[in-house]
Amino acid sequence: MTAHAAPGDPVRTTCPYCGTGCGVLGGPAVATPGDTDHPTNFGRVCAKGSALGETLGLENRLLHPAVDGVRTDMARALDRVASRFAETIVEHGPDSVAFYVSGQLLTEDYYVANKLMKGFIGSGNIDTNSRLCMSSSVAGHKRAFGEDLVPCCYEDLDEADLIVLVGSNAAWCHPILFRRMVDARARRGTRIICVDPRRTASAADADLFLGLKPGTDVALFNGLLAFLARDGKVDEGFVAASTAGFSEALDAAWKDGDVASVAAICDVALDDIEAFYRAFADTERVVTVYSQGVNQSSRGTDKVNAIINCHLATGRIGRAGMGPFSFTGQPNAMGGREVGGLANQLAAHMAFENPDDRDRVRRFWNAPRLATGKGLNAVEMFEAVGAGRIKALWVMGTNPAASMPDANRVRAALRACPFLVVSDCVPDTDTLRHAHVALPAAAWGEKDGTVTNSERRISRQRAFMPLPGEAKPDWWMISEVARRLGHAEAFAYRGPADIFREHAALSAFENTGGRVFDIGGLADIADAGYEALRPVQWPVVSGARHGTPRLLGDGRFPTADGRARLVPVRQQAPANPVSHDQPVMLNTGRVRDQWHTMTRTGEVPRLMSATAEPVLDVSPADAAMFGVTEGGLAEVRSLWGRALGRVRITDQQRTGEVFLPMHWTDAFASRASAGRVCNPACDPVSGQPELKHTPAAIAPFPMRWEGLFLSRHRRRLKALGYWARSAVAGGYLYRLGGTEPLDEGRALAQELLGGGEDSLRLEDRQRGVFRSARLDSGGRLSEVLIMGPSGAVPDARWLVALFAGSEPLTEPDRRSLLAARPALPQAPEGRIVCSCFGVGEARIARTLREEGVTDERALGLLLACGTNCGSCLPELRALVAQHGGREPSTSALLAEEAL
Ligand SMILES: Nc1nc2c(c(=O)[nH]1)N[C@H]1C(S)=C(S)[C@@H](COP(=O)(O)OP(=O)(O)OC[C@H]3O[C@@H](n4cnc5c(=O)[nH]c(N)nc54)[C@H](O)[C@@H]3O)O[C@H]1N2
Ligand SMILES: Nc1nc2c(c(=O)[nH]1)N[C@H]1C(S)=C(S)[C@@H](COP(=O)(O)OP(=O)(O)OC[C@H]3O[C@@H](n4cnc5c(=O)[nH]c(N)nc54)[C@H](O)[C@@H]3O)O[C@H]1N2
Ligand code: SF4
Ligand SMILES: [Mo]
Repeated sequence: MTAHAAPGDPVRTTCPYCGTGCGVLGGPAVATPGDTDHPTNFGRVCAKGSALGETLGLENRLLHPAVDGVRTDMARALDRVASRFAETIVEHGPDSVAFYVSGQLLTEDYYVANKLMKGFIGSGNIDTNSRLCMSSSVAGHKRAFGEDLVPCCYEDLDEADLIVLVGSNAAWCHPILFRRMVDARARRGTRIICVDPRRTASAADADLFLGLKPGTDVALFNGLLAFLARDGKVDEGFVAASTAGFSEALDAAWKDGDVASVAAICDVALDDIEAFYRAFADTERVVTVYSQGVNQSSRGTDKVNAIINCHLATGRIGRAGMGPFSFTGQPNAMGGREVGGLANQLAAHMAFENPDDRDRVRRFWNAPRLATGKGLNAVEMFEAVGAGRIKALWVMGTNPAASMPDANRVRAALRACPFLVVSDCVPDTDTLRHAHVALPAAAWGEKDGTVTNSERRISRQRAFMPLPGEAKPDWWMISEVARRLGHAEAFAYRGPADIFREHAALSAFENTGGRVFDIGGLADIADAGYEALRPVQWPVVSGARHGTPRLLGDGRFPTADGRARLVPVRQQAPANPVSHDQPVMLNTGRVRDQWHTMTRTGEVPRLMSATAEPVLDVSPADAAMFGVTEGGLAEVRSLWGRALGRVRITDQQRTGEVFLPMHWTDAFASRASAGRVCNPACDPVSGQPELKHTPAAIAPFPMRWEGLFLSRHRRRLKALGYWARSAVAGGYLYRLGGTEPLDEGRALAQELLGGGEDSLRLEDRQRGVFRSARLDSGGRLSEVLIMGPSGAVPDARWLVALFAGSEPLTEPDRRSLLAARPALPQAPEGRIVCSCFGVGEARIARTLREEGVTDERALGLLLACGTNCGSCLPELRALVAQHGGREPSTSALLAEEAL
């Protein structure tokens, strides 16, 4: 294990969030943790990365194992896991057990989990949350290239003249890569085109935005292929020498019609489609970036191939500044793909379908009963759990009760599962609530190993803190269970370096060039070399120490005949269409400052400031049609389930479509989990669920009262119609609401406050507003509750500021609390845009109007917004475009001068 660094002595490691894979400096004392030496980010980090130091506390950690809800020690917990798995396998066979793992795991954890299930238990039943994330890209790559290969590297973003973002909100989800694109625009005039049904922050900053109808990307790219052919842009030499299937793909593309019919199918102005096609046709250096708007679809694999077809037809692949570029989501989705974390892959890019591969892996592992075929994918796996076919399940590093589609059924399956093991870092997740055995996993900063980012770059995550409580790395817990199952020899790892060497050796084992994934050059790396490993892009073939930035530039592909495949694809609608009863299409995805189920980012006040509640985005026309109002609550209902969201009316949303973030779980709000509403339709090739398109209905949620509750401690609130928790300075803010009359709500409130004396209490009978506050012995606020009819409860911001103060409450503060409004009138801040400095939209708009600022840099000098992590720069640019442009004031001129 790594020697722990002395305080103040930062350790080079990798950010645990997105697949950008930024290098960061680890250590609680580090304020700006970007690693200037890391070739991905050169010292930059986004809002989430820059708040990493605020997520290292132990208050919200699972520190000890528990069996049936009772704390026990690690040895006993692992004994229980091993004995129940062994009994189940003996009684019902190896396919009656399963692992559901995660792209949050390190490659070493992942490798060991895969080896145990496929090699030693002898079942293919290990799948990963990357099924929900990258599997359509994997399947599309395999169909086109013969192997799951990402040809591009990040320099291609620096060197492109055109970047097309398809179903990618990179400004929020891969912020550091988006900044590289914007920098390229400043440097070389790169144009950015954004294809997304929503006018996202990425769209606002793009040169052209195609706000297409969801699910019509195949038609759009088929139209492009036909246009390229008509326009004489096909690279005939490349197509003849290096590809197959061109004419079939083009025939299929023609069938989706000419540009006019594509415009009609996609519901985009003809001029805009033509402008996009023209730009693509006339630009040699074009990178097409795609992400979940492509993958999370019942036609995800076809969408991927429709995009790749255009790059193959023009020969724009594997050369500087061009290629199809799948942005991976999770920190280690790519590492998982290398080791075989998906149920249909074997290991090291070897395939179940190939008997030679099976034989090779069996011999390499000396595996007694290698699985003979693929196992169940995520959706099938939870169906099998629900149907009782899988009787023992181990979930590691993921929260399927929240993140799977049709999550109500997944929850029912978890409840019914005879034996559920969950390894996690935090004590309360929607999945953990059902676990028979809870295992405390080492978290970021404590674990040690490698991750691979979107450009195939392997970077080290290094430990810089000791393991807390009884927490252990995942690889260790899996190996201990393997030992107890009788496989001590095959799992006798001393540390992650041992595992990494074995993984590297397997990638090179009898690999005579058939598998591009080959890191044989790292197979003999010494412990010290592993410790010091610099970020490197695979392949790293035997004998080499350097990596490979770009792939597939030589016109040869790892298929049997060495040619890439253009795949004929046709436009088809999403699996479940809207209908009379389900008239809107529910789209789900991410917000800028939250990470997935919020287990880390939800605990950081400034990351909770921009979006403090599950916000449901609705177009103005839909709001009018369905009677929902700005700031009110609405319920989204589908055939699969329901959820609540706080309505935001926005013209970023097309009419007939609403958007709900994926992040909120039962741990953060009463009923806001998007997964419960999403349909379980999957792509037929990849098995990836269609998380972006679920037909649904929306209706106002009739709240009779609202409330704000501030507490120093996290509280479990169940009985309320609505609650949502956000971390604030010094504690937690709960926004409350109920459908019962206020009087009944008040009884609930008493429950919340418990017995004891209130320090301040007032009931305003006329307005019906009730407030109560408690002070601690030092005269500081310890709890506050304000309740009243909808609309009568004050803005939370003022209350949160009162609560944050470490001073005893002053007399004016007391009076303002009793009056339920700030002592002095405050200029509105508006929705927070810059979370680093807490700068809101209203203040920015005011400054733009009054100071006549003309660009985001001057704005930054006046208000500091955008000057730390820069994640909000796209939104600042959009606000400048919207409100700015008047004669600059003196202060703005001085600010400009200072630049
Ligand atoms: N802030 C933040 N960043 C993250 C994450 C996070 O949780 N928070 N998670 C990481 C992970 S694991 C992932 S997978 C990535 C995801 O990164 P992205 O894929 O960029 O993010 P999403 O918000 O899921 O979806 C992207 C866009 O797809 C659009 N879309 C929906 N349907 C369609 C369609 O039919 N066609 C097209 N063209 N677009 C469509 C949506 O409107 C949405 O704006 O983000 C990573 N980065
Ligand atoms: N509706 C909807 N649903 C979606 C999506 C969507 O766009 N819309 N996107 C999908 C996508 S792309 C993804 S990637 C998934 C993500 O969904 P999940 O994987 O369910 O979300 P996370 O919050 O990343 O869950 C990680 C869990 O692992 C724990 N953890 C973190 N590190 C470790 C570790 O090292 N070891 C262990 N044992 N535990 C650890 C965390 O505390 C957390 O509880 O959601 C999918 N679900
Ligand atoms: S872009 Fe942000 S979240 Fe993604 S790896 Fe970099 S710092 Fe982390
Ligand atoms: Mo993802």
